[in-house]
Amino acid sequence: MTETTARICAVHKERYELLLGGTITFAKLKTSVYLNNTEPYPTVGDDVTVLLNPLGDSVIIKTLPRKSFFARSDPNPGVYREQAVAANFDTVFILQSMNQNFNVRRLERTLTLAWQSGGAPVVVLTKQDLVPDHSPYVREAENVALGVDIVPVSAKSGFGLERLDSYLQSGMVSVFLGSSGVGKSSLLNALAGETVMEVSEIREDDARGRHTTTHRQMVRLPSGAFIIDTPGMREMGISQNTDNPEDVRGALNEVFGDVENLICRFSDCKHQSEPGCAVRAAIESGELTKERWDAYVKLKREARYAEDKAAAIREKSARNQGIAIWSRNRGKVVW
Ligand SMILES: Nc1nc2c(ncn2[C@@H]2O[C@H](COP(=O)(O)OP(=O)(O)OP(=O)(O)O)[C@@H](O)[C@H]2O)c(=O)[nH]1
Ligand SMILES: [Mg+2]
Repeated sequence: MTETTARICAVHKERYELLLGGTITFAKLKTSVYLNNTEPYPTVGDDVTVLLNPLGDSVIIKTLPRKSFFARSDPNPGVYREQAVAANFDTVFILQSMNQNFNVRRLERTLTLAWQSGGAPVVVLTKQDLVPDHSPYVREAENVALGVDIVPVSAKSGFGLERLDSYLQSGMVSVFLGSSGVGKSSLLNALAGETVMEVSEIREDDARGRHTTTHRQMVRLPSGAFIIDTPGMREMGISQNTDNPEDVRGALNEVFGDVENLICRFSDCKHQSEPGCAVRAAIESGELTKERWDAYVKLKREARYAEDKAAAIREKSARNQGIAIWSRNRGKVVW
């Protein structure tokens, strides 16, 4: 079988759809490589080494190094399951629609995850045609997304789409993140100029989506850019998938620089009744809202948990690798 490199453009349970020289090929993982934890499981956007099988499914034998990676963890307490979402993207489009879906706390959380992934975030405020004035939404988003481009758009009327062009140049890869029903697939269809993804109505009463997109799919636009559409996510927790704890610390610093720059008199200040507490002073003066502080504390706690968990997983994987090498060598006679 010939060995080559291909890019994963969709994942369907155990079968992978690969883009190879403009055509689609199907492949499965080589289980002996992937089951012993030596290779990261590939996801959409990953470049992989594949053994081509002209008669059936080809075989993925290696996941090539990633420049960015986004995983989500189940945020329920006690559950720690990682879900690989996308890899190798340049831009993370964070979509929120300008209705009941708009939520700055969720925006802070998704921004932190986006910075942690290695991609550059852009906030896209959708369904502009449904609001008389989008500027209050843009201002609220600006308060928590300092220095990040915030783009109001309408997939329906085409408003604002040209402001996304600079992120959608040939060869660039973007991923769409956002709750079900915000209009991810509709925006992708509008950018593609044809229906490439199915869309469906949101619920009338609470504007929630119906989880129409059920798998991740990478689509090539006429410009030659790639977009990864994802299923709407209910909750996003800080993932343990960080080889480098600096990633998550850096991400928190990007999103909460204003909070982290507050210096209390005591370095171990608990921000309760200590004199010279800069956090309490900022909340009292209105410079920092209590909600933003609480969101920061919550994410920081999750980040710490994620780091501990990541360290435990790395240790376990090193142990497993040691056992695998030991059992491989066991039968050999070493002189
Ligand atoms: N008025 C208006 N409706 C929109 C716009 N974009 C999307 N919608 C509607 O919002 C609903 C949900 O759109 P989808 O594109 O399926 O949303 P999604 O984010 O892909 O949802 P999931 O696949 O479930 O995650 C559909 O009824 C769309 O027609 C827009 O710009 N304006
Ligand atoms: Mg969709």
